[in-house]
Amino acid sequence: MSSKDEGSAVSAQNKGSWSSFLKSIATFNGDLSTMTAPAFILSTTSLTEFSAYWVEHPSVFVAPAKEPDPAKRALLVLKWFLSTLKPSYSSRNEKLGSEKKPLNPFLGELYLGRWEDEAGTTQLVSEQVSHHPPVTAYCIWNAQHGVRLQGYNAQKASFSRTINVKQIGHALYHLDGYNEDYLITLPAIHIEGLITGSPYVELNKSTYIQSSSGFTAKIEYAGKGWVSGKKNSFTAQLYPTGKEKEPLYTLDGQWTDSFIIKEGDGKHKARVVDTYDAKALKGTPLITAPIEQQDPLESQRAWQKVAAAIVKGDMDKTSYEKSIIENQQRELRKKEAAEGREWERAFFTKVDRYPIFEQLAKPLAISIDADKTNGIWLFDSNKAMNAKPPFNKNM
Ligand code: HC3
Repeated sequence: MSSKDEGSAVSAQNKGSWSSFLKSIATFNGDLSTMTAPAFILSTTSLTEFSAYWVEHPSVFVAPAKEPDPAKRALLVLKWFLSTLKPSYSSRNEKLGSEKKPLNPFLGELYLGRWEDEAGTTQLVSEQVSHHPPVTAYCIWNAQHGVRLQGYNAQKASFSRTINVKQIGHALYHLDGYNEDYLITLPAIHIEGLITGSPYVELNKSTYIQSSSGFTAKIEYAGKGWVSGKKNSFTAQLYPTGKEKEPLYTLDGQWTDSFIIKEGDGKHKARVVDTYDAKALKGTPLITAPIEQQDPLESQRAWQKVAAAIVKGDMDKTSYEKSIIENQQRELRKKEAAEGREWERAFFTKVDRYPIFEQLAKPLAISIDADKTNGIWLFDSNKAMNAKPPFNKNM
């Protein structure tokens, strides 16, 4: 692969390192954390922070809890899921001008916070539960509305024309009021814009949301050049499980822009039941503790010196500060091995079986792939209750 001058977002000074990077990714081994990117494309954000993208608007996250009709409730879960795509997969581009390489979290790294708004308090716990392979687990809950989301994910990358990333893992959305669960599968990603030096994420293939109340949502992703020709496009249908040909609702649009929800198959004069404009709603900011009050395991505190060096563009200092964290981690692992114990995860526990996953995975014919995520990870409310301050605030 070679970079073109025309339309390039890479400055003259960075051209050499960008073309070496493009050559190197053609042969990398699939573990994204081992990919060495040039300094100007390094992000100061750790992957543990990405779990916060699941909630941009707490009121959209909790909306299903107030809907008595099961089909409409499943539709609201689908609507919330679609609302998370823009923050998850395009917000960094909007903020930074391109997708950058996130910091690779260390084992036990935490990202904790809460959202406060008309939906009350919505809390976030994100923890790096495995380093080899890298796996991030999270739990997000709003006690007032009885809504909880938990899940974990790893990524497996491959190179064919561009970087393709398969997400391994899932999310489970739970509603206390109806004792209802929704299994959410995660989209496949590929990176566009590599040649021009302004990488951005595009989603491909399809994902599902399977509810315990008997509804399935199928979301199909497409980028530029497919039917609508618009980037970040999708179509989705919600149907009674097993009756794909009898959709109750059809949604289509762009996950970075707006989408429309129609009744039935959405064709002809189908009634529009709702619309969503991703650009119209202002997100509720996540509140995190000031860095000096954070625990040393919390992302922003742990990476603050690395982040400062990245911002300055000082590569030597970036490598130096990173190596301090890496060496500390190596020492910890050696000590644990010598003492015959494993690092104790603060909020999550490895389990052998996950019955609710198994039940909801059946109609989708998917399996849990525990070997690729170093186990099955569940939020452990006992650990959370007993966590030392400041971790147990408002638990
Ligand atoms: C592929 C990705 C890292 C993984 C990111 C994940 C899958 C993490 C879990 C979140 O819930 C969702 C999510 C969103 C974006 C994904 C990132 C986009 C780009 C990044 C690559 C490692 C960076 C590629 C580097 C470069 C230099 C080409 O930009």
